Amino acid sequence: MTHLTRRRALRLAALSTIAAAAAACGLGPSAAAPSPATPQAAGAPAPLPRPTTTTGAEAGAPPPPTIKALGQGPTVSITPNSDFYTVAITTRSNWLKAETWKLTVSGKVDHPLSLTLDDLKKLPIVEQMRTLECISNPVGGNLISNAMWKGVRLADVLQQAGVQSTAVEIKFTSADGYSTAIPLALADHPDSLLVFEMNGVPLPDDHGAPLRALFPGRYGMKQPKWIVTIEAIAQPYLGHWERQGWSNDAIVKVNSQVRTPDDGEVITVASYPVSGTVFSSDVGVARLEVSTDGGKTWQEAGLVRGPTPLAWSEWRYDWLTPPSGSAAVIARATDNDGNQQPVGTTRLLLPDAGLDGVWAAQRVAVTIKK
Ligand SMILES: Nc1nc2c(c(=O)[nH]1)N[C@H]1C(S)=C(S)[C@@H](COP(=O)(O)O)O[C@H]1N2
Ligand SMILES: [Mo]
Repeated sequence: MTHLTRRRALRLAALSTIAAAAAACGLGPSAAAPSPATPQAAGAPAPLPRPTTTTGAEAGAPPPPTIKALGQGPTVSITPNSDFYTVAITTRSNWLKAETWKLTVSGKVDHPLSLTLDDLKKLPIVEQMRTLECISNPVGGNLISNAMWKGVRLADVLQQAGVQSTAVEIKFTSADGYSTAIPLALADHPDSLLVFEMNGVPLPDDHGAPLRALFPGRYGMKQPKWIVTIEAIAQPYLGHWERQGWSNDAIVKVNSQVRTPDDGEVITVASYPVSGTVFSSDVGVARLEVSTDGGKTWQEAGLVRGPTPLAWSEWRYDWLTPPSGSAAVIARATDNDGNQQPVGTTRLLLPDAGLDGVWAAQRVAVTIKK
């Protein structure tokens, strides 16, 4: 019997998200760009390497130390730029040139600005690890990646421009016609960045070169790439996806991914490391629990936390002596506000097609053969 490979399953899941989103937007399923995840993103590879599955603990032995108990050292994984998921409303090839590009800062400001990349780099430089996730990422999907970013604070740029008291939002316009806007308070947040480097190299073309924004706690649709204009505006503005019904807050819902085991995997080892990633808004992740009996009982997984809640954490639970037969493995995350991923009964990686992010625990089916 064959079963889908993980990558193929994820691709199918991403494509079905697009179809569902098209329906939600009142567009036909063949519409070109109905969802914040376009088909070009759907084949992105899962970023995390699989851990070894040959631990072989004795039956009845005390649980091995969780990752959390190993002490200092372990850090969360960074997605290489070549594996980082990509989502865009158009297929671009006329990339911006950093040498001739200029950033316009205008609208309700005392001093309109036209800044080169070198001008921006004279401001205090900030380097942060940040996870990006698409609001259309399906349950267990791979439209989520993690990188180190370097840039400057948006607040420092806005201070140079002198935002007037009549401004309520900051609007971003991009070279591909994309736009979005955020409240003034978020623009002033010290974690709201304009970045020009990703994992130690100049921002790659497909990730927004020469300048993109990163805002804390929001899905990818609020992280504009290829920015050309930043405008202080006196009326609220709905951007490209927002005006089609997608969330205007786009705050990340606590979500987790099972990386091991694969759906349909046959387990033959005596101790199996169930593992994955977990991410939330800036409130942070409180805990990740694993059920290996379809949701009847739950055990807390060990966490390797990112440096801040703005980066994902990795989790692991060592499943000792799995009983022979079939089993359902479920991962369920809870954030520090008490929000918890609901546990459903459906198995696969299907989205729940919300316009404000998916909201369900991932369940994978496995067979244990001794
Ligand atoms: N200019 C522009 N910015 C954009 C988009 C876009 O289509 N155009 N897509 C947004 C969406 S929906 C997501 S999920 C992220 C993806 O960023 P990435 O391609 O670097 O992963 O970019 C966001 N910023
Ligand atoms: Mo997205």
